[in-house]
Amino acid sequence: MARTPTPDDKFSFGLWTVGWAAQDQFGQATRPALDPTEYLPHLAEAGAWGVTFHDDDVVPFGADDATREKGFADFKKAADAAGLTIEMVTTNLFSHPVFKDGGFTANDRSVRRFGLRKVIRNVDLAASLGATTFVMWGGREGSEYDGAKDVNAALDRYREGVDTVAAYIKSQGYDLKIALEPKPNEPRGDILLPTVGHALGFIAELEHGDIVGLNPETGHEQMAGLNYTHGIAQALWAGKLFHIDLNGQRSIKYDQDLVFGHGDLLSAFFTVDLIENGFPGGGPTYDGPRHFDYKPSRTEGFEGVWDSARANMETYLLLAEKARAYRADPEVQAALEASGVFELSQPTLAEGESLADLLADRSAFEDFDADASGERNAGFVRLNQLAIRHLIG
Ligand code: ASC
Ligand code: MN
Ligand code: MN
Ligand code: MN
Repeated sequence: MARTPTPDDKFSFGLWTVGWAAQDQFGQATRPALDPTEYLPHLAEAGAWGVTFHDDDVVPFGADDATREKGFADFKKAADAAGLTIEMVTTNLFSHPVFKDGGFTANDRSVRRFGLRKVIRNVDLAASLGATTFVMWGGREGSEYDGAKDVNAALDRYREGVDTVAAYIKSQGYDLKIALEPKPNEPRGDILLPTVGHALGFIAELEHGDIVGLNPETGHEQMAGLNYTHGIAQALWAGKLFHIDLNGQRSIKYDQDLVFGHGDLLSAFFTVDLIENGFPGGGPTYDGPRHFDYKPSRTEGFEGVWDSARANMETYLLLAEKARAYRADPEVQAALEASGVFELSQPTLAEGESLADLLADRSAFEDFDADASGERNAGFVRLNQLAIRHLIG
C-alpha cells in the first residue's frame, strides 16, 4: 500500500474530471451532475491539494454577470472551506456551437473576437482567485478538411491571440503564466499544435513567449504514438514545462482519459521517475502541481468516481516509491554507469577544445575503431529489466 496522499504531494484535479456526468457520443449521462461546490470536500477528503476548472464548469455559458459573480464567489468560498488551492484556471472555447470552427483560429473573425473577450475575462478571474497557471487547450482549433483551413493564417491568428492574452497578463502585473496543451485530434479531425514539439516551435515565434509554456497531457502525446516522458523531458529542457495533465491511454485511439497508470504502466513509471527524481545527469526539474485530467469511466457510479480519483494518487505514490528505490539501487546505478547514461552529460568537445583541435585529434577519427565500437554491448535491456524488477518484482 502506498501512503495516503497529503497536500504536500500537490495533487490536483480538474473539476471536469470527477464532475464528468459521462455523456458521450453514443449515450446520455450515466451520473447526475452535482453542484460544482459539492465535489470539493470529497476531493479534499481523498487527499487532493488543488482544484482547477474551465469557466463553464462552474458557471454556465452565457450566464448574466450577477449569476457569474455569485457562482465563482461561492466556488471560491467552498474551495477555501475545503482547504483546496485553485492553482490553475482554463477557458472553455470548445463546447458551445459558436466555437465549432475554433476560438482563436475560427475562420469567422467575429467568433475570434468573442473568444478573445471570453479568455481575457477569464484571465482576470484566474488572477483574482490566485491561480498561477492559465491553461489553453485549443480543442476546436483545427479542421476536418485540409482545404477548409489556411494553416498559415490560422497560426498567425493563434499567435495573435496568445500574444494578446500574454501582453494583457503582463500589463496587469498578474502572477500568471500561460500553458498551452497539445492534442493531435478529437474533437477536430486534426488540431493545430498537435504535439509538444509543435507547441514548442509555436512558442518560439511569440513576442511574449517568456510567459508561455506547456501543459502536456499523457494520453494526448500517446494518441500521436509519442513518448510522453520524452515529451515532458524536452519541455523541461526548453524551460517550458509549466504544468502537467496526468492520465492513462492505451495506444493510438480516441482520448481515453483513463486513470494515471491504467494505460502504459511502464511509461508511467518513467514519467514519475523523471518528475520525482529528475534527469539522471541533473538538469531542470519540475516542481509544479501533479494535476490529473482523467475521466471516471462511464460504467462507474459515484463510488467509482471517488475510487478512481484516489486511484490516480495511489498509483502515482506507488510509482514514486518504486522510482526512488530504482534510483537508489546500487545495481541500477552500476547499470546506468555501464550503459554510459552518465557519460552523456559530458560535452562532446572538451572544455576549451576547438573544432580545429577535434579535427587534429587522430584518435577521434583516423585511429578510431568504429567496428569495435559498433560491437560494444550497450546493456540497455539489462537496465530496463532492472526497472521492471523494481516495478513488478
Ligand atoms: C482541458 C484539458 C483537456 C480538455 C478536456 C475537456 O482544459 O486539459 O484535456 O480541456 O479535458 O474535456
Ligand atoms: Mn485527454
Ligand atoms: Mn488535459
Ligand atoms: Mn482532458
